[in-house]
Amino acid sequence: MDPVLIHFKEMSDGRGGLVALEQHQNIPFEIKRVYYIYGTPVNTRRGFHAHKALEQVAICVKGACSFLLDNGKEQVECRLDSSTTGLYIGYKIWREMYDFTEDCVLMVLASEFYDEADYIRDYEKFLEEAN
Ligand code: T46
Repeated sequence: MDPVLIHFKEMSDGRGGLVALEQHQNIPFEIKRVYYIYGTPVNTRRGFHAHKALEQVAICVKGACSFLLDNGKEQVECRLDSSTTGLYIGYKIWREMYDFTEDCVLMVLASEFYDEADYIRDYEKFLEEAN
């Protein structure tokens, strides 16, 4: 399994950089929610779940962090360290995030509103659903 990376067009000039994110353009779904994760202690791991239907694009707008993605058959690791690259995470993909830099701000665009019922937090249950 390869990570699905989206490389955003960067508009930069002497005043700095700008990246535009647009649903159904460079983001492959309707954007219903945006959240961001910051101040994560360096040795912390987050995630440990999959989603039943949610699709997301994760972008490290500052600093860096790593993702482990697991489709039930294969795992892949991916380092996010650029504000111009997004990681697409489809549904039924187990994810863990780790190796956060102190300054990391991880922004996530999501295809649905927050719904705890969409989470699969038990790894054995995830394997049953994924396979
Ligand atoms: C994911 C990874 C990349 C809300 O109330 N609304 C929200 O939109 C979100 C995302 C979370 N929450 C609450 C639920 C928990 O009480 O915020 C708390 C922390 O969420 P969670 O433990 O799920 O955070 P992570 O970092 O483990 O996972 C998050 C997303 O939840 C998840 O969808 O794919 O980031």
